[in-house]
Amino acid sequence: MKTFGPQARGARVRPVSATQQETSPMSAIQSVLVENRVFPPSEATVKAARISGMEAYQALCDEAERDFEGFWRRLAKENVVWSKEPTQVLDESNKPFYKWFADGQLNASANCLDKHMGTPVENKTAIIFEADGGEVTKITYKELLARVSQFANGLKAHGIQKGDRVLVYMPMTIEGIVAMQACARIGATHSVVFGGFSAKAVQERIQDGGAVAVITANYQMRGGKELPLKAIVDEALSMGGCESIKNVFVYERTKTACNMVAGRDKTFSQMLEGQSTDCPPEMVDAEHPLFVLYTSGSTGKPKGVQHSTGGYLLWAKLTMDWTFDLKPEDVFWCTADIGWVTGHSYIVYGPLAAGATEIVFEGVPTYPNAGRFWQMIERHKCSIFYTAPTAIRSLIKASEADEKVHPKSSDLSSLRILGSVGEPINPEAWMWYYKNVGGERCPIVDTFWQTETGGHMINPLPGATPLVPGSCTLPLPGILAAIVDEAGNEVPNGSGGILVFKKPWPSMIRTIWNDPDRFKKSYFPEELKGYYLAGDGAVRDAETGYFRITGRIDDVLNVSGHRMGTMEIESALVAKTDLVAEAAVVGRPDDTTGEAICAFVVLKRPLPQGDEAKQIAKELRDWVAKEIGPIAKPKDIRFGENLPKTRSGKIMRRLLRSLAKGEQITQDTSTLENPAILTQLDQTY
Ligand code: 6R9
Repeated sequence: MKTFGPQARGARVRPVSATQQETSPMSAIQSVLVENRVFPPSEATVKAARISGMEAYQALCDEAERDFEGFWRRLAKENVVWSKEPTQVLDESNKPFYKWFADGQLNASANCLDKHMGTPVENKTAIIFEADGGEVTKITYKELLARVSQFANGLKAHGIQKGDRVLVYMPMTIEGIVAMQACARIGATHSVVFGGFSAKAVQERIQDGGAVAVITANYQMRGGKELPLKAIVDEALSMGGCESIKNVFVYERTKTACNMVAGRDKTFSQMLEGQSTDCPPEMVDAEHPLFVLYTSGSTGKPKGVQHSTGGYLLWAKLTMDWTFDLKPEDVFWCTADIGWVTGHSYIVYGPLAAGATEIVFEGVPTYPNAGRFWQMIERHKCSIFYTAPTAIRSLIKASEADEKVHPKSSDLSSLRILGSVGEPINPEAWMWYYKNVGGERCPIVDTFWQTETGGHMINPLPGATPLVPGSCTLPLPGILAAIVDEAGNEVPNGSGGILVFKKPWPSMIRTIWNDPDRFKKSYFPEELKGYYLAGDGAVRDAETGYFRITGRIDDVLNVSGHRMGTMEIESALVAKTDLVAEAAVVGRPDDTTGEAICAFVVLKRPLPQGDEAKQIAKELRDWVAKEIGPIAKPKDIRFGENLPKTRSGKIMRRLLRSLAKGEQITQDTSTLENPAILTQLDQTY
């Protein structure tokens, strides 16, 4: 019998080799629930690992259980450089507005850069940047510090100071990282908006955050195409409500000119002219907001998730060491965008705080061909590769269609550890990743976490945890995950329920910017005994106690690992007031993107058919792309003269979900006013 840590006492696994897989006759969903292939780490991996074997994992869990504050105090001391070391650890006096290390002071940028000066890391490559077109630029830690410092001086020279908010709308470039680090250096709070979001989304985030400046680029390069960024910022600023913006700084990513507003806009070179490359970091309190990052919730507008400096940085650094077992010689690559939390924690802060060499990629996985990831792993000798299931699934398809882009066409022997993030990874994709990319040699760390958690929460440790495809396994030491029912009572292993975290952790969300009430209601609902509500459903394996995430339990969709609220998309659709009377949005399973957006729309005009319906569907998709961003475009659009509603007028969303999936309708439809609409809503455009 093998013990798997405090959350899994009495756990037992049945190791089998990759070749002994069972083919389950059951459906894919059921196969996730009965998955029983187990892949323990090799002896050599265990031996070389920082957290070596389950006993070492267990020892850390025990330490946290025995002395929760002492555990975090020790880690904060060992992993963060403080200008003033904290004497306090966790302050619970104003629950759920927890504070961590509150009397400590530090600077996040100094923890990523200055800390390494005078050590062997100083002249180590910090970033290997590969542009969309393939050009490679490398920059050392020392050079990066000079760039960040100069940029920080440029910001200060424009009156930007500690406590200000700065909106960053940048492509994946070294400059994007420099901009974020420079904000951190002067104590300004950055708010990064993903480059795929629309002008309206930019405007809303400027207004909500009260940003004083925007850092952007003239264009971004993606898949060989030059896409505007500055023009979108101009449009956002012209919408009103953005009077707080005094400066717009523009990185000239390409040679194509863009509109520049005199007195407001400056290119990077104008802004940096004459600025020194030396800028002492501004020390801030541990609780000082390092950043605000907007994410979708189940209702209303996106929420500005506010993170701290001290606790956040501790966890970003520590999880690099724990989850990825980072070694000095590693070449780390996280394929996320800096516009998402994964890019914040595992591109901009974690790897630099841990002194890693990291790859930063501007482009897309399919350009110039779908072998780009594998070719880049070979080219840069990547040893830790961290990507999303949706990318894996689309690359599986591509490599089945074309041998030349199959991972076996590249030398992937440099790889040591693989990671997955953003959505549940189905066992089929897991096995393909394990065999074809990892050569049955590299552990896969399936990391469950959220924008709100700041860093990893539930995932295997590569040199300890036996892996089970499709399971994120066990919580990290110090993280108290549990599955409860609607009254907050823990359910037995084997039964599904609501995923919660019973105790606070250092990198947790501090509040929702401008909306503390929403913070309380969204994450600490009264019925859940003060536990943090993740918003996901989960089930623990009856034998091992391993966690499997079963998906969101609220109205949040996960499309290609991007979080979107169904309400957000509905609001965007009904904002097209000349055309749309009513809209309901649901998700349906999709082989590649995980979930797909399906919109049911009632028009202010007779029911369209054929080409006309196609034309209107296109118009609506373009509209949503403008309102939110192209990632929110509904894949399916269906028209009806009405939506199915209960007698009390509530939209029957369960019925819509069945329709979207193409399932036979088993629900009671006798209350439907007009059953003919079910036939109308069957047609997808
Ligand atoms: C980091 C990130 C968070 C939501 C989360 C859950 C889903 C993320 C997952 C996963 C299963 C994993 N999710 N990682 N589900 N297994 N390994 O993705 O943050 O964009 O805020 O999304 O993504 O549903 O609640 P974010």
